Amino acid sequence: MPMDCLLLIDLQNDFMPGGPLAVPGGDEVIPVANRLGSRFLHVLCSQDWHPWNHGSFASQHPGREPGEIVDLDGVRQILWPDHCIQDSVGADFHRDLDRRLLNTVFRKGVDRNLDSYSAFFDNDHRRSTGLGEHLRSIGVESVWLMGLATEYCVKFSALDAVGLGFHTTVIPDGCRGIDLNPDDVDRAWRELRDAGVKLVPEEEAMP
Ligand code: VGL
Ligand code: ZN
Repeated sequence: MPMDCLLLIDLQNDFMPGGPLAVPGGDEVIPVANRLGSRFLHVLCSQDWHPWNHGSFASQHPGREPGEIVDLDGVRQILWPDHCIQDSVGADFHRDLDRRLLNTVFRKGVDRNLDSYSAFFDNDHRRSTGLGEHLRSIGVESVWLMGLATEYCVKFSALDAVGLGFHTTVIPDGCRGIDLNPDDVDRAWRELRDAGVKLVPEEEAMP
């Protein structure tokens, strides 16, 4: 039997309205995650998990502001406000997310000098998080994704999933984006479609 898994991307406090890296409407996807989670036997979560002095933080680059772009160890890096610091409340999952969905968590963005938007690999594909290997080892063939933020962690996770050969579906009803530049989110949806990712509404998201 082909196996499916649901991958919940970065449903953490710092990405919620009021947080330092707020994604507009980010909290609206929590009920979607809870509903979808009950339909899948395998649910995994990614967790952005940075050291306090992570190189993606504008605070680590004197004179720089969030939104500016720097070179971080040879990789183009957008600077962000401090967020999802290891063991902080901000890095924790939203309080209304069903705790039963948190059995398997993959942490990313742990290396100070390398950011990781994708739940599968760091931004330079230098290091795997182990997620792809784990999914293969339990026989998963289809990966369904939702979460935050559409044009960063959701997009890069879905593109890596396709690249690893998984049937990949994103549920836009369960995603919200930042739109740092206008149209970033629309462009992300186009990129995903072009890469062969299926986009389906929540009602049709059935393993
Ligand atoms: C994310 C920016 C920085 C995300 C994580 O989860 O989309 N975005 N770190
Ligand atoms: Zn981050």
